[in-house]
Amino acid sequence: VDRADFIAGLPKAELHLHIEGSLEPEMLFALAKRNAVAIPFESVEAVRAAYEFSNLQDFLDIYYQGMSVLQTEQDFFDLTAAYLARAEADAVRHVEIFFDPQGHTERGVAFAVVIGGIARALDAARARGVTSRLIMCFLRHLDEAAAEATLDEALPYLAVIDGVGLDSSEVGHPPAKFARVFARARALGLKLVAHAGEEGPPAYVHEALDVLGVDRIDHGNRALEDAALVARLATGGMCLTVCPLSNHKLCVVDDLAAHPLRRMLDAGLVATVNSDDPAYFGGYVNANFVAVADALDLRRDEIVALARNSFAGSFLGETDKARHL
Ligand code: ES4
Ligand code: ZN
Repeated sequence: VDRADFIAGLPKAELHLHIEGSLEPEMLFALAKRNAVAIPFESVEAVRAAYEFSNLQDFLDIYYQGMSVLQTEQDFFDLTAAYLARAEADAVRHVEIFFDPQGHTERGVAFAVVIGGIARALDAARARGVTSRLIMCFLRHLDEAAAEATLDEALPYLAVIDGVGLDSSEVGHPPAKFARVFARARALGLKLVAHAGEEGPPAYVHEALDVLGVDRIDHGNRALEDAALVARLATGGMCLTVCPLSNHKLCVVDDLAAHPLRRMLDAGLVATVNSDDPAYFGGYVNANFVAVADALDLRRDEIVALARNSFAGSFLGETDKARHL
């Protein structure tokens, strides 16, 4: 079997997926129509053509604009159900999904609407054997008080929220800005993750570990610039949720052949492969595996290790992990 078929059949977990980033242009148009929301695009092709980014902020501007079509509980259900169907087609058996409540509450869409639709789709997938965790992200370009207010809003839903994360514009918004709200989330029993070292320096990765005490690092590419940090991540068995097509589309790497994933594996890091915002970056998880495996000429055993890492680094309990490992 060729490499793509091997990857396609390999059971895997996806640990870095922004549900709002799975909004395909077709659904963007359908929801714009259903909700009578104006969008500045003529056609699905025009939307796709607009997805050319020079950096993270270029992307985020379009990503927040795209969210405006998401209005009702059914919209969030449809969005999440479509992602889950697509993930299942990629042999994804477990998903850990990010959502950005502030991107919705800011526009007057209630927290209950957002979480209700997402959770209903996750429930339906569970009935088909796909397990999941839900991670609420704080937008780091906003202040910590806004994150605190978001955590307050989440309190009635902690039965369906497993963790908190930190996303959006990284540079200028170091992890320490959110020290208190992460400490409170920890005290509530939530798992902790943060985007770090995507565009930001290795110091932000150190800070996510030291100040926030995260359980996982999202991206972590720039950790490789700091040998002591690499040793620390390796010794601690810290999982990195790496997103190859995202990195390429956002010019975090110039060329997939120069992607740090090979160096991460060689350094003994628990790296995983994920799609981040698949509707914007040109591929779901298997496409990410194939692109990076082709570019780096990854061996079968390395591809298998990446899939195993995805379960090992997940927030599944030990019994569930053992079923997959
Ligand atoms: C994101 Cl790729 C990426 N980085 C930071 N924040 C994000 N939110 C959605 N996608
Ligand atoms: Zn991300």
